[in-house]
Amino acid sequence: MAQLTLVSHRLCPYVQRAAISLMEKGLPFERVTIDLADKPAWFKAISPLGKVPLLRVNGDSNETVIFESAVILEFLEETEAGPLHPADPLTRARHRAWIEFGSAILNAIGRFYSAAGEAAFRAEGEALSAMFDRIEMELADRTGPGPWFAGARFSLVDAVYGPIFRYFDTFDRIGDFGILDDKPLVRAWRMALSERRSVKEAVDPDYPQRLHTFLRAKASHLSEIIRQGDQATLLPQVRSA
Ligand SMILES: N[C@@H](CCC(=O)N[C@@H](CS)C(=O)NCC(=O)O)C(=O)O
Repeated sequence: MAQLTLVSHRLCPYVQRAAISLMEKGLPFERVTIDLADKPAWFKAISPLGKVPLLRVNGDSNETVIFESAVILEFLEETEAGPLHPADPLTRARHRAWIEFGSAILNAIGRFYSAAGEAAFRAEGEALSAMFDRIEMELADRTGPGPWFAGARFSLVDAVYGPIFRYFDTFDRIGDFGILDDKPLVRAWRMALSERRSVKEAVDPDYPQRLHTFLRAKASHLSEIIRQGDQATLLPQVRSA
């Protein structure tokens, strides 16, 4: 059996989807975490796009490196037991499309937390909210109650959206941005994903603190809100000191 190594970064949602798939399939794998701000030479040598995740697949005599998370997911589907894609080709195509939509949401989340100025921040929040409206419609079309994207079976779409919803746990601690408001099916899906073992274990326990620190360090409207919030909680302590 090939040895699998997932080259990772602690905050990367694309790494998390690969880790979730590996865990759902019960596959042993090693995780090697790198600092994207200081990429090691060995990583640059094997990562054509300079991005994580990479899956290093060690056979008996050779190693193959797979890059791009969607390709890693498909490779694991083709080579390992415990399918997370549906068997029907049309349904599978639909799942792949919603995985692509998940990547578009990740880009929108990046624009949201990087937006400079209140107007841009609000616009990005509204754009994100509209994307989740589309998902709410899709979940409403589901036959059966859930809790997963496709109903009773956990699928790769779930593996992709678990890391997406995790951002909102941190956003919710910073402020009420209303992005997921009035979307009861999205809310229930988010809750179910947050309790799934593979989703929880795809990150280290200190992930929320790391994400908070990352967001705070950006020169963005959100980082301003974080800093103001920190001031507000610090002030009473300063006063009582
Ligand atoms: N399309 C890629 C996206 C992966 C990606 O954007 N990874 C980010 C971290 S989350 C990265 O490695 N960025 C390179 C950098 O920050 O230099 C995939 O699905 O694997």
